[in-house]
Amino acid sequence: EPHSFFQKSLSLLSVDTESLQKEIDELAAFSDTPAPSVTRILYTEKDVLARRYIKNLMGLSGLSVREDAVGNIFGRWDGHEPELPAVATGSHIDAIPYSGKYDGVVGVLGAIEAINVLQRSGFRPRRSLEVILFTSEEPTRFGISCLGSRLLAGSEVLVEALKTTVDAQNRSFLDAARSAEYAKDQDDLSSVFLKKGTYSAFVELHIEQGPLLEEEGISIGIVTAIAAPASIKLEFEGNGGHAGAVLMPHRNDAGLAAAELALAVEKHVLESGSIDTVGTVGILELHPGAINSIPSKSHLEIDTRDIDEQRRNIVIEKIQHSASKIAIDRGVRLSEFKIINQDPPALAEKTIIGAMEAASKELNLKHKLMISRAYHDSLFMARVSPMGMIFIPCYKGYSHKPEEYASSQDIANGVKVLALTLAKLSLH
Ligand code: HGY
Ligand code: MN
Ligand code: MN
Ligand code: MN
Repeated sequence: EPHSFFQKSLSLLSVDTESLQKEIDELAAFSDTPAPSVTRILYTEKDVLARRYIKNLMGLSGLSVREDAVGNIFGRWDGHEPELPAVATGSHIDAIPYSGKYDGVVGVLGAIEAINVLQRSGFRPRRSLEVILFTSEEPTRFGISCLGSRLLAGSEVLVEALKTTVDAQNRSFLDAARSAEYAKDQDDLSSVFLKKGTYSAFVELHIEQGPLLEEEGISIGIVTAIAAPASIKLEFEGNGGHAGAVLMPHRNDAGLAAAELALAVEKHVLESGSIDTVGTVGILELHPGAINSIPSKSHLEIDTRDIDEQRRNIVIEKIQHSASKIAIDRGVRLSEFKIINQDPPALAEKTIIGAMEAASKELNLKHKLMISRAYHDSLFMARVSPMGMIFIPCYKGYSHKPEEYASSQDIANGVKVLALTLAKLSLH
């Protein structure tokens, strides 16, 4: 009888905070940059070592481990009705350059610990429970965010794109995947698509990556929606030339065109009329990149998001218009303008929100409903399964930088809410 489990075991939900912290620190050591920063890029040697570390932990928790063609890793605890759609949880372990050791990791190591907590409490799952390590949530290497979860959600467009995708070293995605023992052959990729009804629920534990929970002294954030992300890349080309000898009227400086566009991005975002519209130029490269050579080429990558999809799309249109106008005004060529992704927002499922609220109440943890301004694998899992997200506070909201930090206590709270939520959904 489900309720008796919850009455009896609430006190038994004990998180092994010590071993969890040790695992977070050990995982952080698989990095291409020195501590306290973490850099762990898809299919690199450090990524492969970290994957092996996680697979080992899954094995120690008695989970049966499988991997798909692009390296999404699944750890499964069979329920006593294993033919039913399972309940899944998980996140990512790839880390953008010079970032922190909690983004994504809390939702993978914390999920494995949530399984351990339930096992220690004597819980028996009805629906099987699966922990998923999503391949490459960050766009760093191939410019594609949530690559693994997009494929799990059935993106045919992405399967096609990956056949020709290369990284900054001109290494193909397939070649890089094969170097990490994945993607044996390229028509393998659509085998990643999840079959309909695979999961009855998907829940992700993640640090907030914003300051609200810490500022308001609240332990648990229950996500109601994930903002709609989009990314654009473009290039301006001019004649370049000698920085001293070419007089100003004869220049068409691709660097200045980039600078003007970056400010136009800010202008179009601010004129949206909502604080929820954001945008930045995260990558701006000048060629040839010599102080005394007028830039003959500039490469820009823009990230713009909003909780309101329509409002965000208007910003994209304005950016495209500004890019063309700047090219004409400055006599440079807009040699590339490509929208890399333009995704809709995702809503969390009411029943999962209810389960997370009930779990927080039973654990006497202050909680609040909130939106996620960062995107997550949950954004794509929401396309193939009812979705929910649990946030824990992080220090000053810092993320994507080495100062990122979440306390053992906050992580343990998140793990307990996740464990109880998974138990409720498994017995549902
Ligand atoms: O950029 C994001 O929102 C995510 O943290 N990768
Ligand atoms: Mn009852
Ligand atoms: Mn991130
Ligand atoms: Mn993340």
